[in-house]
Parts: sequence; C-alpha cells; structure tokens
Amino acid sequence: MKIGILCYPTYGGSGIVATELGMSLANKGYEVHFISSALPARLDITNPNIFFHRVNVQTYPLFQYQPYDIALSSMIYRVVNLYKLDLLHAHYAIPYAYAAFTAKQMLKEDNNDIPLVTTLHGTDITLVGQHPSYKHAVEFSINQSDAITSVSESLKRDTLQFFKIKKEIQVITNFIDNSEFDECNECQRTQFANPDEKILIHVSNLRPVKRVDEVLQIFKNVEKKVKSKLIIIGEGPDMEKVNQFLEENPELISKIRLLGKVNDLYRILQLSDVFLLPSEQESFGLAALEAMAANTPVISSNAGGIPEVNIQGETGYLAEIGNVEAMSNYCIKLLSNEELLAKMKKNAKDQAIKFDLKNILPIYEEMYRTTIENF
Ligand code: GMT
Repeated sequence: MKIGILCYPTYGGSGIVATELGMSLANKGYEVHFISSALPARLDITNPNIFFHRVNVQTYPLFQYQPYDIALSSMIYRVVNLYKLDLLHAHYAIPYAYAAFTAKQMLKEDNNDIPLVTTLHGTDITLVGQHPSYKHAVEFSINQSDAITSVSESLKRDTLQFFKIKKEIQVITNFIDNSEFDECNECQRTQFANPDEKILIHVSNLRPVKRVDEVLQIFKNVEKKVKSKLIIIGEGPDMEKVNQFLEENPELISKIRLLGKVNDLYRILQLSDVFLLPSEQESFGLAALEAMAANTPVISSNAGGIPEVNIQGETGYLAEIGNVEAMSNYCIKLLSNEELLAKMKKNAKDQAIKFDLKNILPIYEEMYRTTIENF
C-alpha cells in the first residue's frame, strides 16, 4: 500500500504522531510519502520506503499572504499522480484535510480520485478551528473525508459538540514505541541534580495553553518542602513568562534548567521523577505518555483527554485546571514518599505499555484497508 501523509513538520504532538506512524508503516513495507513544508523533525529519511516532498511556496511581492494551501494541494495532486498513491492521511483539518479535498477534486478530473483519512489532533477542533474565520472550512473538510479518526474520546465528544459532523468518528488513541525507552545505563542524573534532590520536568511548545506559569509556581511550592530541580524542555511564546519569573525569583535561578529543544528528550525524561502538565486544553497529552514510557509519573490538570492517559492515584495525580495548590500538594506527597514514587513509576510504565505502538498500529492498518475497500 502507498500512503501519503500530510502533517506539520514541527516538534508538536501531531507531527510526532504522524512521523512515528509513517516510519512504523515504512518498517512494515508500506511506501510512505510525507508532504509537508519542511522535513518532519523526527523523520528518518534514510529508510528506503520513506519519501519526502517539500511544499514549494512561490513568494511573490504582490501577495500580502503567500498562498501555501494552493501550493499544498498542487503538491498533493502531483505526488498522488506520480507515485500512484492508494490513500491520503491528513493530520489536522487545517490546512491538510482542506487542501487534500481540493487535490481530490483535481484528481477526479483525471478519474484518479483517492480516499482521504483525516485525524483530528485537537488544536484544529478546540482552539483555532472554532474561530469564525475557519469554522465552516474545518467542518466541511472533516465531512468530506472518507474516514475520520480522533486521538481520544474527549476530542471526539468536543468535535461532535462544536461541529455538525455527518460521519462516524473512530477513536484511535495516540501511541508510544516503548522499545525506544530501553534501560539507559548512561543516563547521568548528576548532570541535573544532586543525589538528594528530585527532578521535576515540563516539556511543551510553551504556548499559553500549556500554562508554564503554573509549572513554575508548582515548582516554587514544591521546592520549599522537597529538595528539587526543575527542567523545562521546549521553546515558545511563553518563554518570556519564564524569564520574568526568574527575574522575580532570583533564588530559583540555579534550580531551574532551561534546555530549549533537545534531541535526547527520552533520555532526560528517564532521569526525571515527575512530569508536570497543568494544561488548559489537551486533546490527549502525548508528552505525558512519553513521560510515562520513561517511568515518570505525571501531575496534571484534568483537561480534555488527559484523564484517558493519566489515571488518578495510579500513574500520577490530576486536579482541576488552574488548581496550582492541589497539583503542588500532590507533587509534594509523591516526592516525599519513596515507596509511593517507586510504585507510581512502575504504574506509569505499565500504562505506557497499554498504549504501545504494537497495539495501535494494526488498528490504523485495518482502518486504511476498510477505507480503501469502501471507497
Ligand atoms: O499542543 C501541542 O503541544 C501541539 C499539538 C499539535 O497540534 O501537535 O498537540 C495536539 O496533538 C497531540 C497529538 O495528538 C496531542 O497529544 C495534544 O494533546 C494536542 N494538543 C492540544 O490539544 C492542545
């Protein structure tokens, strides 16, 4: 089977899921074509079954906004024709499902239409997609897809609540490849903390929805009771809030490490004792699942799909969005009790194993097969 994957190339969760899915399919012998504005961050282009097609946007001074979506649909049309693809898989309605619909119209002119699967990841539904500038186009392109999947039950409910969807939405949860988290003998905790200190970690693109100010406040509360360090991984607009916090709390400067974007994320997660995710919105929380796969329990808000991943009192603790005090207290409770921490680390790993790639990949393959059969 030849599959075209349309995705964002960034470190964001949707790009990671699309890339990991495509690479796993390629390893099983599928021919996988990535169409994106840049090489996806984790894509192994040396795999002979993987192809990458960069969307080529012509910049022209006449245009205030360069027409990316037109270039994208033209590229989809060309790749389907040239490589005789069997199926397109769009990760995000905006702009991927929308551009794929346009490409399909062009392909129909050549009697070469192709089935389209759209996977909803969250921001296109719960945040950007609801804006009147996009809403109708998002709803339209979801309805024009031949199959629709959502990464959590919560996101499916939100989609049905906010849009008039005429087709069944299949929940196929995000996944993790636990084999990438094998025992890390070279992990050096001492690089980040003294032996008597605990390590808290937060990983995100530091958008306002991630509430990094609460991460910092939780750490400030915890640090008063438990000797600890905080690692923040990622870059984004709220880095300014981090810098402001450090200015206001200079005594914490030596206790907070800002690592930016890192390549060895999994290794650093394996050194950590607790992952903080106080998000305001999270369709799934892939970052939490990655932490659990690294044996790291999660203290989070109960936003969106997080409770489907992080189980209260088992793999970590959850509190209402914005309840910094509760999240801080849970953190102190967990980090002050070695027995509890060890138990939760094990539970977190067991939960990650339930979401293993081995269990989820066959569901995607079956969905592709039935979508093509019913087309
Ligand atoms: O929120 C992010 O960090 C990025 C965002 C994206 O668009 O890639 O992530 C969304 O998709 C991920 C993969 O399905 C989910 O794990 C995240 O929860 C979801 N983010 C939101 O819903 C805010």
